[in-house]
Amino acid sequence: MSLDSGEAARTDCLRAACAQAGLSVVAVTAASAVADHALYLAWLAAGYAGELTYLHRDAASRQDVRSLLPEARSVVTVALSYHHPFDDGQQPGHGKVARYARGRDYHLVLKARLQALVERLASDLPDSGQPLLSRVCVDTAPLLERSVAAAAGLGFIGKNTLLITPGVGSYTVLGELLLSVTLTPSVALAPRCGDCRLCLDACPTGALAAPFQLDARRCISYLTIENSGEIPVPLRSKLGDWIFGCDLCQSVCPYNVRAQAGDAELVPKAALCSPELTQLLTIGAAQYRQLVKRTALRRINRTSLLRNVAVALGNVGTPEQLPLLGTALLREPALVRQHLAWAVAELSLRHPACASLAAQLLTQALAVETDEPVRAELLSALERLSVLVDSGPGPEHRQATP
Ligand code: B12
Ligand code: SF4
Ligand code: SF4
Repeated sequence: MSLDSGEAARTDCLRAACAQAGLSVVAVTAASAVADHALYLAWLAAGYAGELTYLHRDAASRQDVRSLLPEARSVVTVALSYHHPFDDGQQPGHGKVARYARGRDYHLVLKARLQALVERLASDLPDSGQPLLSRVCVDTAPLLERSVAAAAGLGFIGKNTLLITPGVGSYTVLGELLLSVTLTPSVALAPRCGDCRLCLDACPTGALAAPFQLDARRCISYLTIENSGEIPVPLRSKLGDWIFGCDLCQSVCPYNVRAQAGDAELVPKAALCSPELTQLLTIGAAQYRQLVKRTALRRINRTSLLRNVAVALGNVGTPEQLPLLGTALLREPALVRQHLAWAVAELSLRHPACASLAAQLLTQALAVETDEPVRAELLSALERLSVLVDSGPGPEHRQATP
């Protein structure tokens, strides 16, 4: 039994305030040390974080939620669903953006709702005799959001490492409100994956190294969003048509089949549902800013997006799109040109009738290219095409840069 007679009244008040703030999936836990922190350190030690250096830097802060607000006594954890009806079949020449990023940026939506919740609590919460201190967290704070949410009973952690809320699913984004008052904690749920391993089998890159273990370096989400450099050649063909994030380990999960409908503020924008790839390849800087405005795509710049688009064109591009790849091969930043060279070869290996045009485009590009990594990629592309067409670069191209 709680020693604090006001706790139950505060918790009732919290639930009512959450409903009014548009937060219906809520659970509470005590602000304390995070039991999973040792698992997190083991994950870092295994090298699974790749170049996500901030995860190493902030590792100690994640040990206890009170490092974010020393006065915190409770954590209110919330989930918001973006599960809207989608037709996610593969369309030749088109790319896919992960579902969480197709609508309004969830950071903006969740932060605004949690802020509204703080304001409501400040006026409605029964007086505890102390000023109410609070902190809103959505994604970017050094907080193990899934572990804290699981401890609160907001859901359980699946083998794909996502937090799954029964009845709601895993197509959710998470946020937390740290509060300086005690509240009645909710009950944690036992894991419910059983013998299922659909997500592990569906992951095209083998990023789910084992149940509950994600090697970020192989995850398409990491490769297309967090990585600002080259996408390793052996993984490029496994990216398929994903140009920002990936949903495969969620789309196969039985807990998402009959999940309740997503939040109205997170409905997808038409332009981000199944974008035509060469339209993105020809997008200018101002149009790019407009496209990504107030969406989670703001996390990457135009060059990174075009790099991803190039890889997707290699995987699902059509012969009609090939000439535009050739034009972009002469115009775009080096990182994009490098991936376009790979894409031109891949596209024509899938459509051998395009091979001689492809060889011509690559040879033209090689004649003017000065960047060494791009030249290497152009030469490798011509080499791969040589099985279809006599396109071997002349000796003048193999040697010095022009
Ligand atoms: C870094 C990061 C990534 C990285 C690494 C992901 C990863 N699995 O670690 C990359 C870029 C790959 C990524 C991808 C995605 N992410 Co992300 N990401 C984060 C971030 C910022 C930190 C996660 C982290 O600390 N990872 C380190 C690992 C070790 O921690 P963890 O996955 O939380 O694992 C804990 C538990 O699994 C547990 N644990 C470990 N072993 C075991 C074993 C058992 C048996 C059990 C029960 C538990 C357990 O302990 C771990 C430590 O606390 C969080 C936000 C945050 N601050 O937490 C968002 C977050 C996890 N991402 C989110 C989303 C939406 C995605 C994507 C779906 C986006 C997309 N569609 O492309 C994918 C999903 C990929 C996947 N299968 O996880 C959401 C997840 C929501 C949810 N319902 O789970 C979060 C919470 C952001 C948010 N606020 O909504 N992400
Ligand atoms: S998001 Fe995609 S690449 Fe990453 S673990 Fe899931 S299925 Fe694999
Ligand atoms: S697909 Fe199966 S194993 Fe993977 S998270 Fe869902 S229920 Fe768990």
